[in-house]
Amino acid sequence: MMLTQLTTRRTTILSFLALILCETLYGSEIPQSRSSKSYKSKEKVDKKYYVSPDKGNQFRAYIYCISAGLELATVESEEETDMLNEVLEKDDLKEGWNEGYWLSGSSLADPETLEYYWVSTGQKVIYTNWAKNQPDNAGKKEFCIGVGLVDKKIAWNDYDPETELRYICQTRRPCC
Ligand SMILES: [Ca+2]
Repeated sequence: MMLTQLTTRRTTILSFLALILCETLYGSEIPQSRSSKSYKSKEKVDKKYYVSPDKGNQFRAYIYCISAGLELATVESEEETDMLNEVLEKDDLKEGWNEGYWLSGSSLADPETLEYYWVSTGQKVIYTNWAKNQPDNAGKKEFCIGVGLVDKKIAWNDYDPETELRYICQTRRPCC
């Protein structure tokens, strides 16, 4: 219970910091972009995905993307899953949850119901791409969405937000 309260408080503080950083750092270059990959959809999806060169927990992932003028990624359709798959294939994606990547999905706003939201956009998670038997909230501490390779297909897993993963950033939506 204490851990949940602490994590929720950390999320709130991070959101506040993110808001400040957004305004301060918008438009800056992605750090260490030499190692990043991007892909732009040819048709429906008007966004680019970028892969981080480093690993970190989900809080670190938010800060990394925001400091680059981006936001932690959302995946809201089959088309976006296909787009992300192409990006990750170029990034030498490997099998196994430890080789996964952070997205911005989280149920920490209401951990009792495990209702997921895309924290980067505030939108409820409607489209899903969970792997078989996921989300399982293993250890009752897995509240956040990451993506990895399972049986040669990318799919989602719920992770402990403290897990060290690489992360996917995306271009920000136009403001206002
Ligand atoms: Ca899980």
